[in-house]
Amino acid sequence: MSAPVDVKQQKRAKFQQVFNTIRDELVEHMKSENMAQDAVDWYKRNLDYNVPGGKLNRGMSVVDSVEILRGRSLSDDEYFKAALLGWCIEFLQAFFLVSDDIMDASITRRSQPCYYRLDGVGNIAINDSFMLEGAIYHLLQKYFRSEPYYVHLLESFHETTYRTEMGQLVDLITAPEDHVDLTKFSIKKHAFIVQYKTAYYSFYLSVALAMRMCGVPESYTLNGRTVEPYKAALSILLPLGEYFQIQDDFLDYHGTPEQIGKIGTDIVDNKCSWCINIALSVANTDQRKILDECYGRKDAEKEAKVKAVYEEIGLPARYFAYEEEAYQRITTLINDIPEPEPGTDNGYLRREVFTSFLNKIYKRTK
Ligand code: GPP
Ligand code: MG
Ligand code: MG
Ligand code: MG
Repeated sequence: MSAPVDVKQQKRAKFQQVFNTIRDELVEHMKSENMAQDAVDWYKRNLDYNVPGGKLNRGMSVVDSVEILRGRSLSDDEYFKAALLGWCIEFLQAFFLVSDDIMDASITRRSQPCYYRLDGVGNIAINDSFMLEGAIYHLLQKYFRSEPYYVHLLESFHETTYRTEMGQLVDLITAPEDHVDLTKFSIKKHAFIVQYKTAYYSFYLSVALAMRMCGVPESYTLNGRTVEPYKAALSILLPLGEYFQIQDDFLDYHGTPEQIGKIGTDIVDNKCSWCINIALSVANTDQRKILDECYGRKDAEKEAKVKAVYEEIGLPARYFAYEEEAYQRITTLINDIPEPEPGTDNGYLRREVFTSFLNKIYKRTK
């Protein structure tokens, strides 16, 4: 069962508070580097506009996972460190979104104009996105340099970033602006794209960081079984991330801007989305002709015709059936992990790390 609303709000407010501390420290650091006041103000606006306004699921999951792995509430220092790692993921996400919105020519994000569309920002947003990424390594060095797991944190962020960029590359070249060829799409290609562009950074990273902080070993034996916990986490969190991105693809078509805080661009942008792949797999000849003529065109009427085909083939019902199947399949994977005794703090993986993540996204509408 999920926590009552006021408990959730308190947790969020406590987590938000850590952002204010980090933001002020980063701004002070800029001043200490002799940055001119207008540049310091610019950087502060970059941070405030792009980092804190999302759902914060990724960041807060680090704190939740550390609490679950420890099996107790955290000391102030433990909380701050876990929250700091969580905010580092939110900085990574901000770096990706600022640049993704330029690449996807998106209009709105988190119910406000995309950052690059602000007066006087434009291409400067590219450098601003790099500075959001740079802040991660500045913070890690400042707070974790003397920890034995410091190098694991660095490797986790570097590898995850690289994989996300691989996924973004395939996402972009599968969706050329000037040439629509729906035969290039497939469910297999979609699975690769979403695993790489979303699942690693949105799911695996939060749990892997929490596990490193809690000293979870590379392997251990429990109930007569050898567990390789990082591999086990990956084998659950990649399917979970795929499910999450399929939700994102479905909401891009079916959600309202008020609901999802952004205007869907996948049809117009020629994206290899879950929706078009399902449509291609069941369309009759007439429907296929409409998809070939109307998908990926910068034309609102053609976009509406694609949506009409999606309705005709019953895409929403197919999505809800997929969602149930994914939930059951992932739950089965989670239940395969050997569970340690309750109340022990032995650095072993616990099922709740994954169920709490799954329950945060199950049936989401934004
Ligand atoms: C989301 O895809 C993917 C990312 C945010 C990763 C971007 C990676 C980079 C290396 C920049 P999306 O375009 O479907 O997201 P949204 O629908 O939120 O724009
Ligand atoms: Mg994109
Ligand atoms: Mg995008
Ligand atoms: Mg999307």
